[in-house]
Amino acid sequence: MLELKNKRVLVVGLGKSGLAAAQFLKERGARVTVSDARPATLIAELPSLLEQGFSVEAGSHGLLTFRRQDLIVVSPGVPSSTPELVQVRALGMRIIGELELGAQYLQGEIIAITGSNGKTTTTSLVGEILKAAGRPTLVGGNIGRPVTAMVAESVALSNNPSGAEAPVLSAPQDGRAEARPLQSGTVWSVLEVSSFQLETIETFKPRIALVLNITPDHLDRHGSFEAYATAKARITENQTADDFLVLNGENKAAQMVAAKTKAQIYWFSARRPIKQGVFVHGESILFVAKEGAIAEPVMPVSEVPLAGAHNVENVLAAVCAARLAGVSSEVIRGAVKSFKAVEHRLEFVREVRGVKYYNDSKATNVDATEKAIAAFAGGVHVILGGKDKDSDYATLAPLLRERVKTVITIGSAAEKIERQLAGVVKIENAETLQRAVAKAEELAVAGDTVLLAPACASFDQFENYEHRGRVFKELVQAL
Ligand code: UMA
Repeated sequence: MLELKNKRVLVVGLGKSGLAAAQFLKERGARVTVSDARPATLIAELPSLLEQGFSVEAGSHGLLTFRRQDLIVVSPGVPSSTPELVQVRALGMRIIGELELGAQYLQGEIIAITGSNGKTTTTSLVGEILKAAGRPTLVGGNIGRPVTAMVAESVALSNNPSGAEAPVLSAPQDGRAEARPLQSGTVWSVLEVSSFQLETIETFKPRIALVLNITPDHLDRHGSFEAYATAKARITENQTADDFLVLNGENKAAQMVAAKTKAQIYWFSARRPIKQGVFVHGESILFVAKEGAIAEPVMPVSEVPLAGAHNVENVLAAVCAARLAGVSSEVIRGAVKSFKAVEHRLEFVREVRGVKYYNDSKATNVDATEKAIAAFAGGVHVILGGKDKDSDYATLAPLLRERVKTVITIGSAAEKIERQLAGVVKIENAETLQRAVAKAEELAVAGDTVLLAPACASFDQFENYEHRGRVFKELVQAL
């Protein structure tokens, strides 16, 4: 664990992660400076930060500020190529991410989940299964709760595993007022982790790591697919033979991760039998605990309550993690059956005059959009666009021809999308989401589907993908 008392620590970036890390460091006696490239006037928390005694640098990052520190903690959204970071790294200064900082203090065991797509659904599902099994469980990371903000609760839970006083867990699903009784035992932190976060780990060591899939995303930040995949593979870098690595048997890049690990590998596949791991056979999901062992039935595939083949894969991965954490198949089956789609992930919004509207604002890359479209048999009007991430939209062409009636573009990527998909399907440039929804309503006929699955980041027109999804839902509700 890092010694923080009286250390000079700089926190770079003042979003959710930076604000949580700054508080965390201060509580442990560090002398904290925070630096954010945004102008001071745009940082709402500024007065409160100054009042609490933080030194604040706003508007740009200053090399001198960076050089004066004992430790630098970066937010996930701050690229490691930031010039000030490059310079102090060359001087041998220690730079870690918020994930690394928080994880050093988490109690109990970590289940870490990465992948280009499906992270949030799988993370939520694993969390729900562990809670259903009565395990003291925390869910966080890239899903929206910084790891440093989880530490206090993880300590409280581990000091009081009976849960009597602990500020915990899932609300009872049947509407009863009292908390679900907890078994004593290990605290489990289920963490969604991104390539951005993994880029700045040192000792991060999950007991169970999951790589759901690696397909092109964030190429603008990582520079190449290889660099992106290498960052993701770091999830297993500190694992040992006592740990578990769960990998997608149908994803090429996952094989590269297998070659790098010391952990015990478990595969999952919806297409073929697996020697050790989870797979679909006929109508059943089966788990093989050890190569050579008899496959045990977990649940019928028909009970998976989420749309899309990709969600079956997410369930297989979650089942594997939960079995490795010692949860019985019976409990897993119950928790999966009652799981609800996470907001903004192929979320059904409403049917208007026979047209179904789906919000998949979380489809922020081409692969996710492909999976979203593939969940429907045809008659789709898909809204694409936003902030481009050096993506190749042409790969969507075969699926668009097969299932999509209209592509409606929005945002700054619209022109590139139109260029790459010219002649493939009808394309309408709506510029804004508001006009896109109006256009979709005008074009769609009963039986069609209108799908927001933009294949792009949201930051050109929205605060984040959640904001984009909420605006979409409001527009659809207003139709
Ligand atoms: N900033 C700088 N200098 C820079 C870049 C950014 O000062 O060079 C500042 C910005 O002005 C802003 C702050 O950094 O004030 C934003 O920091 P951030 O981008 O790290 O955002 P957070 O609010 O801390 O959110 C981060 C994750 N964001 C990113 O990875 C971009 C959130 O994931 C995560 O939920 C949160 O930490 C808690 O862990 C979001 C995301 O889009 C959902 N993730 C990507 C994805 O899922 O594809 C990886």
